[in-house]
Amino acid sequence: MTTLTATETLLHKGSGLQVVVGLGQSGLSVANYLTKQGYHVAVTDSQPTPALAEQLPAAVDIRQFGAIDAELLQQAARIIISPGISLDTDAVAAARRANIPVVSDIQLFCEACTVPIVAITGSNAKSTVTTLVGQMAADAGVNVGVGGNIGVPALNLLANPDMQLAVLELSSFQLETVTNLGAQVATVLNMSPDHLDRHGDMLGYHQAKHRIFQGAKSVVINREDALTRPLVADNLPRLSTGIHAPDKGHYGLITDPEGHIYLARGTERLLSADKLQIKGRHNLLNAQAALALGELAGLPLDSMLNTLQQFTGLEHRCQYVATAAGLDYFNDSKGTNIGSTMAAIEGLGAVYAPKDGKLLLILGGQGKGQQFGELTPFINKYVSQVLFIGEDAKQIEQHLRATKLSDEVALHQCQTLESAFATIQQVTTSSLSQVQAVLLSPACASFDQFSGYAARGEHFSQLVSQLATDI
Ligand code: UMA
Ligand code: ADP
Repeated sequence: MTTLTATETLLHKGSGLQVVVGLGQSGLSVANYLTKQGYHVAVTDSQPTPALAEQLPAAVDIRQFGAIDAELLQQAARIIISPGISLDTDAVAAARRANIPVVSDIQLFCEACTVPIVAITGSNAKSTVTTLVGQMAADAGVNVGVGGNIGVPALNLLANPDMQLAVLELSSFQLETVTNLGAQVATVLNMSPDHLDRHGDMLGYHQAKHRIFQGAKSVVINREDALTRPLVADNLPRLSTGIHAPDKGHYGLITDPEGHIYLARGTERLLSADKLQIKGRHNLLNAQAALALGELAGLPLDSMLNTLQQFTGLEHRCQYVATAAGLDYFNDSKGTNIGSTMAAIEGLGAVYAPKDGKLLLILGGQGKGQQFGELTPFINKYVSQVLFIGEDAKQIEQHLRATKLSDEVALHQCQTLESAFATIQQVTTSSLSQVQAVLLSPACASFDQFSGYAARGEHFSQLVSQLATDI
């Protein structure tokens, strides 16, 4: 974006060793960015041969692989840590005790970025809302860069010299080392337990997420979720979203006497909910969040409403796969915490309940320290069979059994998705089965059995298509 002068390059070279910790997507983007700026850059990673090492620029002359090199970190003028690496890692914690600054790629990005930033975090819906705002901006003719946790390292966006707006999805891991982000508009979409194994407790997780508001020029909050409000009282422009009729200028839902639901801004009905292709109450909140963020970023309302009607949603998020043997199969592999799984059970459960149908729910994987008993009221209402898979399957069953789980809900330990599919055949063939839909919404990370949520969702869809061809 900005061209460096020879003096600046010299200054950077003389400003000490920049140590990149972790050579994944973000680490590589940092190494590329800092070497271009003339900094002296070193990289370290726990893996003996990180896959991306071949792509490092030649100027990175110190490469310590096989363990995070504690001595190297002690020589750093600044450490740039990858989001997947905890600040409590021994070598990193020792460097922090020695007062060596530790920042993330997002810190470098916000210091260099000269265009307005829309900054989006939350326990769920980040990718959906980030994609929507990015699409709204593009459809309105804005040259927009979309990146961050969504998969494109933020620093890579700076390669576009014509960028007018940056839309960033930010995780708690990325935010815990960011100071004064200075977003044009920032939001915490919702808060429910996640990543507690990394942040210790809900307070630590909340504190990390709320760093997104530092230096923000305006904010969007969720009226239904007090934990999304900035703690510091301020006079910043603020828009809110919610499921009830909104106050003047804010976003919400208006239900007419016939029961039709509309997205609304104050008393103005903007769009009938039927016109959206993404379904469920949670998606009505997501649509409002995108509109409110877009408004505060200066996007035109009519164009945003057009984009909303075209948006078909993202893969692996409550995605219909197929119908086999009379059962509808839904892939919600991106449901990796209890908040997202609650939304999926509630959203789909409400579709099948009027037809006296129940859901069969597949839960499990890596539990991340969550209390799965919080799912029980949702399961009691809409689910008749729960199948457990993955590393924390037994613990999740114990959590559910320790709560007021209805006797009408049957629980099955299955370990793998394959075995879950065999169980589905057994438990749904009885004429007494109320199951009308199968929902994979694991409320857990997938890394015990898969390379990520996408691989888990694809495997599920393959098993469904196998089923469909076997019939
Ligand atoms: N590593 C170590 N030591 C460790 C752990 C990891 O050396 O103790 C190394 C690994 O060997 C690997 C590198 O660190 O070489 C991986 O770094 P990383 O895990 O930070 O992953 P990146 O490839 O840099 O991807 C990160 C985000 N990953 C995580 O936060 C875990 C990506 O989000 C993001 O898209 C990308 O930066 C670009 O910004 C993914 C994610 O899972 C999708 N995010 C979590 C989520 O959404 O729940 C937060
Ligand atoms: P993130 O990027 O925060 O993980 P995604 O848009 O990828 O968010 O959605 C993740 C999961 O959360 C999916 O299972 C999706 O169905 C669910 N979800 C989407 N919007 C919401 C919401 N507003 N509240 C709760 N869950 C949601």
